[in-house]
Amino acid sequence: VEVKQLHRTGYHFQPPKHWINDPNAPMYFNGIYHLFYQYNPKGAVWGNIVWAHSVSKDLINWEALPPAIFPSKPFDINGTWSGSATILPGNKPIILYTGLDADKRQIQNYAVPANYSDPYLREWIKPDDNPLVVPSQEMNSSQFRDPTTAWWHNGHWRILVGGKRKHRGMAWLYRSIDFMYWVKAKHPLHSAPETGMWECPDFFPLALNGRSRVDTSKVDRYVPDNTSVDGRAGLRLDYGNFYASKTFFDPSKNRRILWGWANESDAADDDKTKGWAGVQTIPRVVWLSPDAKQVVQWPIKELETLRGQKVDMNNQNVEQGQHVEVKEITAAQADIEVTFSLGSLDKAEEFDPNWANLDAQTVCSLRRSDVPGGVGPFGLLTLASQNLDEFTPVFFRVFKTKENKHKVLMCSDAKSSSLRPFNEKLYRPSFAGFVDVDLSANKKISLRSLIDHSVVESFGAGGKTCITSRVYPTLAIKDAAHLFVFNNGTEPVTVQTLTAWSMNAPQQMNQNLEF
Ligand code: DQQ
Repeated sequence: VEVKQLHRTGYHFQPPKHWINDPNAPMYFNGIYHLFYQYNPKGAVWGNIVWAHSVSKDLINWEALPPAIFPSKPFDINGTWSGSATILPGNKPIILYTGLDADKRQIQNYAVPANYSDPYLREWIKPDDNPLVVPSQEMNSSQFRDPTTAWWHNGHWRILVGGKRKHRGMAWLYRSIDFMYWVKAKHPLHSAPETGMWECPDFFPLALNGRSRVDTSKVDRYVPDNTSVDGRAGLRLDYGNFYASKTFFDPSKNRRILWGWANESDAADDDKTKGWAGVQTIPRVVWLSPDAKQVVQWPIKELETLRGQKVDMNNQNVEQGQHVEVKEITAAQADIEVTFSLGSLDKAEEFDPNWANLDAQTVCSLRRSDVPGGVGPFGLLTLASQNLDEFTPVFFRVFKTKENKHKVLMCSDAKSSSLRPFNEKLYRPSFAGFVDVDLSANKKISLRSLIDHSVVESFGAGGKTCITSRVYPTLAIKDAAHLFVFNNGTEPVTVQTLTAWSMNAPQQMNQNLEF
């Protein structure tokens, strides 16, 4: 295949061609980070899935290795699907993954390194006493997959396996003393009605105070919390093209890191033409907000090593209808941090009581960046063409509720991202989430966006609300892409500080490996 470079990313994780999906078994072992991921070695659509394998010393520069796990045994002959790594005592990594057997039953297998002293753990062995866990009689064997990292608690190892019973999505819980013989707990760890099959569950502890992350084995007990900021459906890690995410504990920096898959928003035929599909998001550190009500995320510090040419914009006033260009950086491949300061919140629009049951995305589709407001919309116009025929706005809009409370909406709106005709199969959603900030105190809100040709990953209010969009501009490409700050609210907004960097490309070694 000829690989179309047009919308390929510059600093996100991407193999040279073909389809990728879920990040699998991320781990740190003896100074090396490992990332496995679901990969089709034969094409740009899902299928023929193997576990591709890459290693890195810094989570930024990667070296590609041959696939670590691929169908070869009766217990995985029809598929090697998602799974996780656990580091067993004695510093021994082990992988649990879902195999599809000869009957296409989803079963849970293990794999171990062939040679623990190979620093890259290139070769993995799938012993013949597999599988470890099979679906029980009452389970649907086509909806039983994606084992988690195991945690040690009360003399037992525990894992979750995703599943579904009738209309309930669930996280089945298993325990084992020796990691080989597993017993299903009577009750799933958690389940919820009408949520579909729970793919790629993840279960991890976060420290209650401070940013220090703890290892999974420190967990005590699990009580689901339904008081989270985002209501009944619970909190979300990301409101956009972000799926099958997985965390791992990095003992070298005492932090928990989250990887996610950013799928394409174009059609399968487009992917075939491009010769590739899917990218991994920039790894994010996750921790708990001080009020313990939500998970906060921030791109790993190491990303900053890719920052090149830098520009600042400070104390820039932006009046209603104005947009101000951030010049002299590569706007199609950039990292931007900005803090907006608001004079007053008095002009905030009323939050229509009829919207009470709508999700943020629907509200954003009703109040897009070109709909003037009171306080906001203000923010960034990313991947913008010179005359704004194309742009992906990432912005805030402040509402006032009947109870006189402020409600902050954050949007990353793909509607205007591409001039490709609307009858083409291109998903252009107005992704959005509410931001749990109290603006009344200092009337400031921050935004960081990682822009990379066809992906915009944004972090509102220091990482409280995160949104990833996949977009396919036709004009705003490469050097013809621009970046602006804008305000479309009657209340003037000040860009208190803004720093933008051109981003360099990391080293991707052995990317020409033919699998
Ligand atoms: N992708 C894998 C499954 C998982 C799904 C197959 C989630 O194991 O449930 O490629 O994207």
